[in-house]
Amino acid sequence: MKKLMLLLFVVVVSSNDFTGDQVLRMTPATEKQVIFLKEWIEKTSLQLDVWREPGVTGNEVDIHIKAFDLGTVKPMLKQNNIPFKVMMNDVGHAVEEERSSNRKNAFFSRFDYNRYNQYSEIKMEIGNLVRAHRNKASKFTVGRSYEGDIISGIKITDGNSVSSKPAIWIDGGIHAREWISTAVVMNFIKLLLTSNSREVSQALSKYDFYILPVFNVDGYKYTFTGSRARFWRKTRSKNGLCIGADPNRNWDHKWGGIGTSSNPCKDTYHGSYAFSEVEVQNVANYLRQISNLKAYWSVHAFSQLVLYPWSWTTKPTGDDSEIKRVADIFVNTVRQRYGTTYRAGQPSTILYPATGGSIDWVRAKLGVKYSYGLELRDTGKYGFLLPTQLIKPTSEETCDALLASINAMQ
Ligand code: 0X9
Ligand code: ZN
Repeated sequence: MKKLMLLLFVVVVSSNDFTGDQVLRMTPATEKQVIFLKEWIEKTSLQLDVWREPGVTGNEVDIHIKAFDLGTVKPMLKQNNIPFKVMMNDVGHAVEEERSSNRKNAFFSRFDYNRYNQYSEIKMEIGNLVRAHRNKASKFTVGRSYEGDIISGIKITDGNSVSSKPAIWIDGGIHAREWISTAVVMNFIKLLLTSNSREVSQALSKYDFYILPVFNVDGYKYTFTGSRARFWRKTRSKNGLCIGADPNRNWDHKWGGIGTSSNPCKDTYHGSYAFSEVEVQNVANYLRQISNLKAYWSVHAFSQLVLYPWSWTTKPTGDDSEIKRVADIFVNTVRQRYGTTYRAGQPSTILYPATGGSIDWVRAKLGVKYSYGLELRDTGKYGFLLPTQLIKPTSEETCDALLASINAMQ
């Protein structure tokens, strides 16, 4: 009896909404199979949680599927000759693993750069950094989120110039569940403020930095409200029966076209109109008033990619060779520390086309040549559940590569 109780206890405490769910990796081999998967995702009544959307033929498509649905989905894929394998065997278990690795160290009262931190902790740390580095750092606010929280970032300069320099913008956490993006951006802030390296000094001698670690504040907060919410991607605005729009489909450039959904219940919902999401509107307005914006970097996860415009078409921009040159510097530098391999290209040619994204808007409407999207680690073993032990190496290699790219701009 005692044993049974213990077993019951273990099962109850270690199970969650995702127990038995799996991430299936499909590799559509033909254009027809890509279209089939796209239509299935758009039309099915199953609750699919798409981790990597279908796009370019031969690219992996990762989908988190409810335990209950596996028995229908797997035979359906076999019937349609779509090759697939199990990428994550028990999503519930992986969520628990991440959660336990993210526990706060009771003896560590300071902000922990090797954890996934809550937004309240991040806001506090921004305040602390600004107080500790008064000469170099100041807080800026782009406005409020849908739920009314302050969207705050940090401006970093070299601390001894009176006039402003060309500006570099970096944001993380535009997609709520991509926690590693926020963690890496926080580490980049810390590095800019504390390192005496040649790379940091050089970057600060040329540029002012505007850094926003959590773009989608409401969504990010929501992903910390229990395991059920861990894979939330969108904003938290109300849209009929469903919640949220994709903040990377909501910008006013080619809004509402390919790679977006008009269904408010889908993860790539473009919103009811361009800039319907107050967070996106606020960031766009803030970007518009930065004088001399030289570069824009939007940090996402996962897939290990450096992306540049155009996202919506395979047509290149006019500055293709220069943009590529800097992207290649990112790829070569990010490999140096731990051998991490990235690929560079337009989303439309190496990932999937999509309209209404931030990098395209910044390129098209603000004329910023150096406009990049990053997809950080990994390539799908952990996906959005990258263990906290990997925050440090991921931050180190990304900071190396970001600095090298920034310092290489003409
Ligand atoms: O789909 C996205 O927004 C990005 N990938 S993610 O898995 N992090 O959601 C890719 C962004 C590339 N840019 C555009 N396609 N606009
Ligand atoms: Zn993303």
